[in-house]
Amino acid sequence: MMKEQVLARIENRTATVGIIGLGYVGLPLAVEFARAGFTVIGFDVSQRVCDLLNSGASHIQDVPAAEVAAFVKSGHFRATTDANELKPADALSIAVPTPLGKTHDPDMSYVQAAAATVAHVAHPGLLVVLESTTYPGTTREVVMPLLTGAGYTVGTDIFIAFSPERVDPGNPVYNTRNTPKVVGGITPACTELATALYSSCIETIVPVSSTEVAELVKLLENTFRSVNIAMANEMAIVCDKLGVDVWEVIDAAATKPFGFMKFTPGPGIGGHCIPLDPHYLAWKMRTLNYRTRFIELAGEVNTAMPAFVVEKVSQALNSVRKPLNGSSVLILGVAYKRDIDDVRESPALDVIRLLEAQGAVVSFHDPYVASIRDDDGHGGDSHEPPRIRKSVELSPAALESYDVVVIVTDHRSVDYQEIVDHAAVVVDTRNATAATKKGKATVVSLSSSRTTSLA
Ligand code: SAJ
Repeated sequence: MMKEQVLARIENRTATVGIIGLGYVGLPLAVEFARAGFTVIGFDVSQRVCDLLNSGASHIQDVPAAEVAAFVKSGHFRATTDANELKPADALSIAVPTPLGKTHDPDMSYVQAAAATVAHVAHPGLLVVLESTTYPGTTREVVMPLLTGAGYTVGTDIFIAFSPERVDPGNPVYNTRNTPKVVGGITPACTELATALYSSCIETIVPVSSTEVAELVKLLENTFRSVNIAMANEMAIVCDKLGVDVWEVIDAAATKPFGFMKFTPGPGIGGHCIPLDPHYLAWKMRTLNYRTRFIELAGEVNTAMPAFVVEKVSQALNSVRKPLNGSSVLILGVAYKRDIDDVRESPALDVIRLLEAQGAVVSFHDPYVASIRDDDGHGGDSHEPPRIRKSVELSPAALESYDVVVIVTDHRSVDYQEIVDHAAVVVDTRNATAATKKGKATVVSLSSSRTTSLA
């Protein structure tokens, strides 16, 4: 009976939807539910974020301020730091961070706090959906006990599901609405209600049989990427030892119309997904005395790439009789991937640290990143105030003043012809100079010990 009532309120849009966590996952979701006609209450612990949203502005690149303003004005959306305002919600989606500690142990404190908030505002008929990427079993072991402990029966008067977030910030094609959404409930009734809720604003829903299946889907997706990127990185090392251009090998392999998917090597992997997500699964399996060797090996290969890049820089300087120690190095691109401004877990930060540890004098230029702090992306543990570095201007004179330029992130907006025309030595970890004509620079690729000294 309770299920039917909730279903009806979802169908006729009289349901109130709460979103806990208004970041790059929660805010787009809140806007989609508001667009579907629901009254949406967004909860965040940041008063600054709530004030900003209620003023009709947006702190998330993919959510236009005009959309936030329209839904605030129409009364379909409001943000609050007061959890009590979530009490009228018929459905609550949790989209809070699940960071990893330094030893790759999941930090569940945000999920636990959110689940406690849900328990505080729970009422018969409430639907709760966890979206935060986490280890399999979290929904059942962390969220469910807090609610059933309060006397609710899952599938009868409380409904719980997991639905992985697939938000790719800055993706011009895929957004919250048109990316298929996997949904798995503790019981079939939970899956049914969560499917009805998300069907109101997302084009394709993929119901699965349990929360564990849904939790594992996300981890498989991102472990798949980490392992395949590591394979591409190992191929770069293989090609380097054989004096072969790895990019040529991969481009030719990618002509296979079936049974192959192109991944490219690079200076390592960054971002808040790929370097972290697979370790949730590795951690869970360690508690079951099983070593997920692909995850751990991929992690080792990927995290060794910054040191490999530094070795290539040292070789490149050596080829022009310069020691790394004391040489001036320009890092070109510090964001974790091209055409974005996010430096979280960026391998560029590791490359800079490793170069400076060998005495190099390092500057950076990134058209999307104005400055970086030494503890950026890693939550530095130094007790020194973190050093702030600003992006330097690019000019022919500036390029000529460095002993080596290292292309770490291949932003499309950079003129690589200018780089090879004016730099003395270039280490290209992304094949960004592939389309350039011969210039002054000695260009060293990530993967061939041959340097193309260009006449
Ligand atoms: N990278 C490589 N070689 C590759 C692909 C990526 O070195 O062939 C590096 C990137 O430079 C970056 C890191 O790996 O440093 C991660 O790159 P990514 O393309 O996986 O981008 P992310 O971290 O933004 O991943 C997100 C994920 N989205 C979600 O988790 C919802 C991922 O599942 C998406 O597949 C990815 O975006 C995407 O395709 O854009």
